[in-house]
Formats: sequence, structure tokens, C-alpha cells
Amino acid sequence: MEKVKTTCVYCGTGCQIYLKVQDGKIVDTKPVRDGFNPGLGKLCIKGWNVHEFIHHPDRLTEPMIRKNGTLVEVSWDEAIKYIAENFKKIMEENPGNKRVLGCLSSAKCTNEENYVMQKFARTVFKTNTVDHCARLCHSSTVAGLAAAFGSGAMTNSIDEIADADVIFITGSNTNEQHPLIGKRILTALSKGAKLIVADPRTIPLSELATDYDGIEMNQRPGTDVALMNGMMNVIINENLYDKEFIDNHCENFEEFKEEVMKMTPEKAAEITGVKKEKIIDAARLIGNGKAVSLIYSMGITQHTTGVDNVKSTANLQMLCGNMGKWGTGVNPLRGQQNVQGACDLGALSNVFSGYQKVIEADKREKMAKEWGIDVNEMDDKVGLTVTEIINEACDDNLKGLYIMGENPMMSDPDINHVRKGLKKVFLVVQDIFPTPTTELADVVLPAASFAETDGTFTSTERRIQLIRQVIPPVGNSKHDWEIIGLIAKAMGYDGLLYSHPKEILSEINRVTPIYCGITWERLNATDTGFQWPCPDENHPGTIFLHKDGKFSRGKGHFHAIPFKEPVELPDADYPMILSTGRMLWHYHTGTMSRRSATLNARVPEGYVEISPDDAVKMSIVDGQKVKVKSRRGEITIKAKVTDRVKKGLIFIPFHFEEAPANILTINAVDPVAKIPEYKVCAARIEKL
Ligand SMILES: Nc1nc2c(c(=O)[nH]1)N[C@H]1C(S)=C(S)[C@@H](COP(=O)(O)OP(=O)(O)OC[C@H]3O[C@@H](n4cnc5c(=O)[nH]c(N)nc54)[C@H](O)[C@@H]3O)O[C@H]1N2
Ligand SMILES: Nc1nc2c(c(=O)[nH]1)N[C@H]1C(S)=C(S)[C@@H](COP(=O)(O)OP(=O)(O)OC[C@H]3O[C@@H](n4cnc5c(=O)[nH]c(N)nc54)[C@H](O)[C@@H]3O)O[C@H]1N2
Ligand code: SF4
Ligand SMILES: [Mo]
Repeated sequence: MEKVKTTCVYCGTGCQIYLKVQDGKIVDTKPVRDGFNPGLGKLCIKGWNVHEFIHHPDRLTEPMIRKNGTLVEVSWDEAIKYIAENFKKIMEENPGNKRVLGCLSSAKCTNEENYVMQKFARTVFKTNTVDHCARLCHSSTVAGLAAAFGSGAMTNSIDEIADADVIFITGSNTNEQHPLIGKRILTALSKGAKLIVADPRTIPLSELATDYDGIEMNQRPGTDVALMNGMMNVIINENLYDKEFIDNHCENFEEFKEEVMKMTPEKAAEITGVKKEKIIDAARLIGNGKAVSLIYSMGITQHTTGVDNVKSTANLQMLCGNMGKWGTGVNPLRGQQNVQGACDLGALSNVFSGYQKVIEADKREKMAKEWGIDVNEMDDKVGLTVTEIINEACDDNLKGLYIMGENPMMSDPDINHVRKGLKKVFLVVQDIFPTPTTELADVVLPAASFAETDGTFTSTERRIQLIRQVIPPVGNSKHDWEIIGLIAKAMGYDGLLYSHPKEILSEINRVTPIYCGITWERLNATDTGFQWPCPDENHPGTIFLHKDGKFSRGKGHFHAIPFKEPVELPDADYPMILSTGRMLWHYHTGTMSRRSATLNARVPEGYVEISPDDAVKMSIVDGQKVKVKSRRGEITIKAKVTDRVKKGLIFIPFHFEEAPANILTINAVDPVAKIPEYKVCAARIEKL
């Protein structure tokens, strides 16, 4: 059997896999064991079964246009012509208006495809309204860490976690969501490391923390600033902080200290619901640690205070000098297999590739020159973000939207609001499967999957690795980069016609300083890939950032962060806190994992986690169907009675179309990062 090496398409760990081919079909997946592999020769259950969705009969294989209300198969020529005419018409009817059209790019697609999509938005639609799911995920990280350190990425590498002597994990269910990174935590524990887990729920790691003499804290959702300020209060009071590191490498310490001194451990305990003694013990463990690694994910970012939460993680690690050294750092685990890359390549409304700001004239001039366009026609303001795109569509301001590889009808907050907006616009959706979003589209375009595409993905540790075309695009589908080029040409711009992704990568190398040295030739000559920044072709890449306290922005900046409550707290009508997130067996909106027979057989339907206390109080038994209501809507779903959640808290994974969590969630966002508060809203449970 032929086997082709490529990169797993689910989470951001970047595991290397072989896809096995028989009679033109991909029939099996095996981990790479004979070469470099961030997964250490192992895979998680999603990785083992990643081939299962590729040939699923639901794959989109022909372009479709909505005619008299139904989607009808058409030729590529007809679809492309129809799209170009409609988008051009919107531009002609709204001359000079740079907020009538927008694009959603995709963390499921390659670096090259994301580069092409943002270039399309900026050259053809002439707008900076291009964004993607990072907005819903780690936009708080990008904003918060850039403000603190000058660079918004995971500071250290996956391997280093195994060598930390204290690991502080907060808001990351690492063993379920990044299982092969979770493996490094186990290795560290077996070498004597201490684990602190702060999560409102009890997760697999919580048990490890208690088993290995660490600390588990179940804070009230949305109280992380109070918790971390409380810990830092202890660290300062007990003189456990790194004065030398702060004096030499940081700024604004006094203002920060003044704020932190207000949050005594007593006060923090009162706000968070965590016992004072635990806060003090956790602070001492971190303060006395030699190499402390801080790991976080959505539990920190998905709040209206997401940026504040992220800045607090930075404060904590700078305070103890746990930066710029092996085994330390602030380590946001990036979720999608290429969300780091989609951000790096400029699929964001405020930056070109390499985080070059769109509001800076010299950056616009540089891009205009490379792209062969008139700089004066470029959008010089920050564009709309994911949630703003929906709001503007609802208000009839945005009139056309081109979505590649995103499913906002399942993944955005407050789906009823999303539906209202998407129904109003001329909508083009390019996906590999039908989704609730394609159901609203005027045109549906069939894309090739990761197994049918050459290109690169960038993993959570800033590592750029190749993906390889194993089979030709299924049916009549085409590569995402190719489709975008065809639409651009039909709209009068030839600068997006490429013959192969390697041509796109060499353009990326030319205009993106952090990716300059990561060429197609070099990637083919190594099996480890390269970690950015990699400024030239002789550079080996960068294992950890901010080495020796030399922060990307110069000095590390301490921020004074007062605690703020989430936007919607429980009350008499909606007495419970609803939190949403994920589980091991499914992936996001389920388009892929629910079409994987193995994964779907294991967990075939959605559920709401409810505590035994609340279940008894309401006489709800495990497995019973209940109604969950919020101010936005209601769903019917199976109750799962479990002590993973505490009294007053319920949790719903957002993978299931029949019981979509996002009918309930609130469309309230962080003022800076514009990330929605997926982790806290008020809800109630009713018996059917
Ligand atoms: N199996 C699987 N793996 C995945 C994904 C998937 O869908 N399925 N998705 C990928 C993607 S894109 C992402 S972004 C990552 C996300 O990975 P994670 O962030 O690990 O996943 P979540 O379930 O969203 O949330 C993590 C934890 O945050 C906790 N939490 C909730 N509220 C709070 C709070 O107020 N404070 C704190 N500190 N914690 C809180 C939750 O209880 C939960 O345990 O996973 C990636 N990996
Ligand atoms: N309630 C709640 N909602 C959340 C979250 C939460 O924790 N709670 N988490 C948020 C987070 S962190 C994230 S990252 C988002 C994810 O939000 P989305 O990105 O909208 O979710 P996905 O299911 O990953 O959607 C990816 C789409 O791309 C398609 N696709 C896969 N491969 C390809 C390809 O090669 N080409 C093309 N064109 N399409 C492809 C898939 O079929 C799917 O429809 O969800 C967010 N929504
Ligand atoms: S840990 Fe992530 S990258 Fe590795 S096999 Fe599992 S889903 Fe794929
Ligand atoms: Mo994500």
C-alpha cells in the first residue's frame, strides 16, 4: 500500500501522519514513527481516524447555485460568473464603500490559502474586512500577549513542557483537546513536576493534579483575574518574585503592584469561590518553582475580559521571571491545526501577513507594490471582525460575504442572530461538506480537503510543516487557492492566478519577515519544519521567544488589571451559569468528526453536563431529555449527571447540530479582541 506523509488536520499539535492509499482511496492512518513527530510517534483517537471523513458520501463535489429556493448543480464556469457578477454589482451600487463586502478565511485551510484569501479581500473587494475563527478563539491572546511581550504566540515549545518543574494549567482541557501535549504533562509529572489546575470543571488533568500532590482549584467561571491577582498578591507579599528580572527586563511594575496589592487572598477567595489556602499554596508553588510553564486555552480567552485574563497570565510569568528560558513561558495552546498560520498570514481585519499593520502607510505601500495595485485604492482602516460582520449584515450595511471553511451557523454566538444576518446577504460558501451555513448560501463551492492539497500548516508551537496532496481533489472539487484565483480573475484581477502552492509560499517569503527563511525547498529538505521567526534562509528557526528577557517589544509590560464580572450573571429567571466547549471525541461543528464512523459511534448525540446536586433538586435523571433556555433561545438535549460540574454550573459541548449550544450563547464581546463570551451566560433547565 502506498503511504504519504502529511500533517493531522484536527488540532494544533501538528502530529505527523501517514495516509495509506489503496485503489485511489485513502483507507487508513498511521502515526509517523520513523522521523520527527510532535506527537512522538503517537496519535489521539481523532488522529487515528482522520481518514474516515475524506471519502464520506456527503462530500460536496459539484458547484451549486440557489435557483427558486433550491441549490442546483451547475458548471464551475457558471458558478464563478454568477459570483463575480453579484459581487461586482454590490461594489458598483456602493461606490467607494469599503464595508459592503467581506470574507471569512479558514484555520482549516493552508497558509497559502489564507494568504490568498486575505489578498483577495484587500485587492479585489478592496476591504480589510477579512477575519476567521481566531476571532472566536485566541484573538485575546494575539492582543494581550502583543501588548505585554510584543508577540502574540505560544512563547515556548511543546517538548519543553516535559522539563518544567511546575505546570500551571488554566482553562485548557489539555488531555482531551490537545492529547499529545497532555502527554508531555504526564512525562513532567513522572519526573517529579507539580501540577496546578484551575478550571471551573473537574477535567482529566484535575485528577492528575491531586494524584501527584499538586493543586486543583475550581473557580467560578469568569473570575480568573481575581484568582491570578490573588496569587500574585501572595507572591509579592512573601517576596517570592524575581526582582532582578523585573528591574532588567520589564516596565510599569509599580502601577501593576498597586492594583495587585488590593486583591488579598481573602478577597480573591470570596470572588472566585476557591479556598484561600489553595490560592496561597498555588502562589507558593509558582513562586518557588525553577521552571514554571503556564498553559492556557479557551477558559482564559473566551470572555468579555479575555484580553485582561491573557495579560494577567503574562503578569504572573514576568513576576517570577519565568520567561525566555527553557521549560517556562506563557503557552496558549492554539486550537485548529492551522489557526496560528491563518493569523500569521494576515487573515485578520487589522494586519497583513506577519502582523504588519494595515493602518501603517509603509506596509500598505509594500503590499500594493507586490500585488500590483494602486495603494490609494486600498482600505486604510481596520476592517470588520467575525461578530461585527454578522451585526452589520443584520443592519443591512454589509451586503455580500464570501466564506471559506467556516461554519458560523454553528460556531458563532447567538445563532438566531447569525441566521438573520446571513439570510440578508449575497452569500458564497466554500466547504467540503454541506453545513447549516451552506443551507443559507446563494452559491456553494466544493473544496478539496487537506488530503487533496499541497501546502503548509503552522502548529501551535509556531512550527511550519508540509502537508501533501495524497489523492486528486474528489469529484469536481477544486483547491481553495485555485477557486479564489478564478473568482478574482472573473472580477478583473489576475494577480491571484498561481500554478502551485509553492509559488504562493515564495510570495509569502518575500513579504512576511517572520516567514522569510521558510522556503519550499528548505521545507522539503527537512522533516522537522521550521519555527518562526525565521528571518532568512540560513536561520534555523526559533525554539522559544524572548530569550534572556529580550522581549520582542523591548521591555515586558506589566498591566494593572482590576477584576470585572462577566456580562450576564445568573438571576432569578436564569439561575444557572452555562459554559460551552468541547470533548475528546468530536471536533467543533461536527462536520468532520460526526462523519467519522468510529468517532460518531462513540458519542452519537449532544448532552448537557449537570451536577448531581442540581439533578436531585430538579429530579432529573441521567440520560433524560431536558430543555435548556437562555434569553436568546432554547434547545432540547440529554442530561448527563456528572460531578465534572459543580452546583449551579452546566456545560454543553458545541458539536451537535440537533442541540446547538450557540442558540443559547450571548453575543457580548471583549472590547479589544472582539471575542465572544462563550464561557459564561445565564440559563435555566426545564423538565420536558
Ligand atoms: N477533541 C477536540 N479537540 C480540539 C477541538 C475540538 O473541537 N475537539 N478544538 C480545537 C480548538 S479550535 C481549540 S480552540 C482548542 C480548545 O481547547 P480547550 O480550551 O482546552 O477546550 P474548551 O473545552 O473550549 O475549554 C477548556 C476549559 O476551559 C474551562 N473553563 C470554562 N470557563 C472557564 C473560566 O472562566 N476560567 C477558566 N480558567 N477555565 C474555564 C472549561 O471547563 C474547559 O475545561 O481545542 C482544539 N482541540
Ligand atoms: N459555544 C461555543 N462556540 C464556539 C467555541 C466554544 O468554545 N463554544 N469555540 C470557538 C472556537 S475556539 C473556534 S476555533 C470556532 C470554530 O468555528 P468554525 O471554524 O466555524 O468551525 P469548524 O467546524 O472548524 O468549521 C470549519 C469548516 O471548514 C470545513 N472544512 C474543512 N476542511 C476544509 C478545507 O480544506 N477547505 C474548505 N473550504 N473547508 C474545509 C469544515 O467542513 C467546516 O464546515 O468555534 C467557536 N465557537
Ligand atoms: S493531538 Fe491533535 S494533531 Fe495530534 S493526532 Fe490528535 S488531533 Fe491530530
Ligand atoms: Mo479554536
